Amino acid sequence: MNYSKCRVCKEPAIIDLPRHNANFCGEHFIQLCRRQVEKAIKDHRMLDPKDRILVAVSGGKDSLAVWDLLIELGYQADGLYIGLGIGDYSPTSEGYAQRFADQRGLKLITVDLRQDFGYDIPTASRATGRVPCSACGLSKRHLFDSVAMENGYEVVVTGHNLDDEAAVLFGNTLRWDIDYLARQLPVLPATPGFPKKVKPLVRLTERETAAWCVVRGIDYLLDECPMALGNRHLAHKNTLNEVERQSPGAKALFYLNFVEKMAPLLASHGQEMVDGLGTCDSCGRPTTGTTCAFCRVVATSSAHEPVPVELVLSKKARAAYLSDRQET
Ligand code: Q46
Ligand code: ZN
Ligand code: ZN
Repeated sequence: MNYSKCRVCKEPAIIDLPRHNANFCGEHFIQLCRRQVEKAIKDHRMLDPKDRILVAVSGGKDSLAVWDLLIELGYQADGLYIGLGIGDYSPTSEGYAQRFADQRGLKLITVDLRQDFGYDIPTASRATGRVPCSACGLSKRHLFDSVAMENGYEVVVTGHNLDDEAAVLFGNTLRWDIDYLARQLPVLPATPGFPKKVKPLVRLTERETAAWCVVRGIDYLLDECPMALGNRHLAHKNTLNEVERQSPGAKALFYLNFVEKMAPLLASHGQEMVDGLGTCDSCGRPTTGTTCAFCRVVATSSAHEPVPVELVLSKKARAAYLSDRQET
């Protein structure tokens, strides 16, 4: 692929970036990504060089790119992989995460929902009546927090990119969901019992993190989680991609201006939400009730017979999942 010349060195470009109105060679594209991540870290005071950082790693492009970037920038960052028990997607994704860590001599902590807690996401979805992504999000959030706190990590890093954040913002705005809007920030400060949470890739698009991995020779899992197909998040991403195609840069303005101009107005609202927490009688983590939502999911799901992933996919997602498996 030749996108004419790099804006910086005039050598052949490997990528065109309409929102920057420019093309870049591999070397200068890498420099641009590094600068964008450094800017996000600095502007939002995300990380300190002394921090012990835990990166939530899924084996996909974003989490491996953010881990790679942080190591390259000189931070101390270990990985956390959570085995969700989603058909063959989970063991495959774990393989990518483990190989990335092994090849670079990095530490990867692994938690497996089935082995460690007696359930998996398809079973939790069926047993609790939650949609799979809700059972999954709740489990992951609890484990990111608890593993970080138990192992002395000050910060949890996730690989959410600009497309992810803009799509979530779009969904929250369509509903004017103030509780979620108030918490949709690139940094959530540490509070009693919770680590700081940061998203250093908020200035990079999905296409840019994929290109980072290609240029850096990072082998990542291309497949999306089978549960993602047909969900609202993906639909919002497609809508915003269409807006971006018509007006390059619109996605970044939508999200980054929200963070700069709107989020400060909602700050006090976010604070109200973390006040008044008690302690879970089962795991000891902070909760608003007597038993936290995670422990309730564990109790209900671990008592349920295992449910195969096909049974909890939407009709469309199941057809795609089964046809993928027939082809391979
Ligand atoms: S992993 Fe989990 Fe995602 Fe799969 S079940 Fe949904 S939330 S789509 S990031
Ligand atoms: Zn160049
Ligand atoms: Zn609990």
